[in-house]
This record gives sequence, C-alpha cells and structure tokens, in this order.
Amino acid sequence: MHFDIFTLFPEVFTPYIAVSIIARARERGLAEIHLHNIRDWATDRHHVVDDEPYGGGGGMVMKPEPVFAAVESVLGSPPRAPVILLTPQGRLFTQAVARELAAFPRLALLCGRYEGVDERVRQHLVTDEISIGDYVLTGGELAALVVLDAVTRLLPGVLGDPDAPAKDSHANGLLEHPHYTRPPVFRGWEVPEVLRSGDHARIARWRHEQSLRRTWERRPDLLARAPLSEEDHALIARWEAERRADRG
Ligand code: 9D3
Repeated sequence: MHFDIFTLFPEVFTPYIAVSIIARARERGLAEIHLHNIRDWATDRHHVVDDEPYGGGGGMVMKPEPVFAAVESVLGSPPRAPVILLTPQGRLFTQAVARELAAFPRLALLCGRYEGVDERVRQHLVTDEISIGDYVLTGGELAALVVLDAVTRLLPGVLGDPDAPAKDSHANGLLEHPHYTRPPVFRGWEVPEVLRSGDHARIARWRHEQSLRRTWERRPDLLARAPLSEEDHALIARWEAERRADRG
C-alpha cells in the first residue's frame, strides 16, 4: 500500500510511523508512507494557505489552490488514487471501511485544518470523506493516523499471524474476552482457574461466554449484527431473565 498524506503538519506523523507495526510494515516494503506539506505548494511570498470565509462568520478556510496543486502534482490530474478527506462531515470510520480501503493499492489522505477546506476541494478533488467519530478534533491529522494504522495492520503480511485480522474484536462482531498473563496471583488477585486448567475446549467456551457477556453488558448495539448460535441466544435469554429478577 502506498499512502500519500497531505497536511500542514507533517511532523505530527513522523514519530508514530517510526515505531511498532507501522515501522515494520514500512521496513518490509508492505507500506510506503509519503508526507507532503501543503504549504510547499503555496506560491505567494508568505506561503499563505488559509483565507477568510466568503459571507463572513469568522474562522479561516483552507485555500483551494495549494491543495489542488499538492494533490495533482503528486497523484496527477485526475488523481490516480482515491483522495480521502478527513472531515467531521464524513462517513463514520469502521472496521468495514478499513477493510474496504485496504483493498486499494494507493490512498491519498487529505487533512483539513481551521474551519475546513474550500468546498471546491470537496466537490472536484476529493472522492471520499471520512470522520472517525462524533467528537471535535482540531484537524484531520489524528484521524488520518487512525485510518493509516487501521488499514496498515490489515495488509497481507503485516501481522505475524495471517489469521489475526479474522480474530479481531469487531471481525466476529463481539468484544474481546479478558486477557491474563503471569504471575498467577498478583496482590492476591487470581487468574481464573479455567485458564490454567489446560482444558482447551473449556477455555474456548469460557472465553466465548465472556465475550458474549461483555458485549451484552457494554455494547448491546453490536449484538444485533453478530452471528449468534442457539446457545448464545439461550445464554442471553438467561442473563435477561436474571436482570429482570434483580430489578425485582
Ligand atoms: C470548531 C469548528 N467546528 C464548527 C462548530 C467545525 C469543525 C471544523 C474542523 C470541527 C472540527 C474540525 C477539525 N476536525 C477534523 O478535521 C476532523 C475530525 C473531527 O473533528 N472529529 C472526528 N473525525 C474527524 S476527521 C477530521
């Protein structure tokens, strides 16, 4: 995967892409990440990239010329890859969207700042718009890092275990079960006996039930779309009955 990231703050990306799974993916040639400072394409003496909004109202808007120049000089005209604008108005980023994006050989990520980009960028340059959730960030950079991270780990060969993406929480529609490591007793708090039993079938059953229970408690919205067995439905029915009994 070849990523082109267009931003006014390329230095934000440098430390994160230098570590961990992303760094390994780059070293192994599985992900190429090219950072482009939009300001480099501003042609005036002071390299101005923003201006006041037509119609007034305060705040600043990213000018269209440097954004078009940056994207078209790197990707051609029309751009030979999807141009994704990170914006609060975009479609919500989910694991399904990450999988969709991971299928492209190349992606351009365009990070907005200020109030946003001139509408003509959105209409005539951008091909997709993504938001990472309903909270207010100061710009698109952190959102672009989220997309970069989620997409990169899905690329073939990036994770050691080729089946890892299929085991992800959200891949099977349920939250993960609890995890424990040594020591077996820490400050008097014990690792559940079942995990030390060596009985793999029992462990798998316990983990699945914990997964289901957590999802039922914390993210019941996910259960509607999760593939549940007859036994799962029976467990949930029992928990629902217990909850009704507890409320008396
Ligand atoms: C304070 C300005 N807001 C008007 C009420 C609009 C606004 C403009 C620009 C709010 C946030 C931003 C900057 N955010 C992003 O560029 C952004 C974002 C986000 O804020 N939340 C979730 N996903 C994303 S993707 C890009």
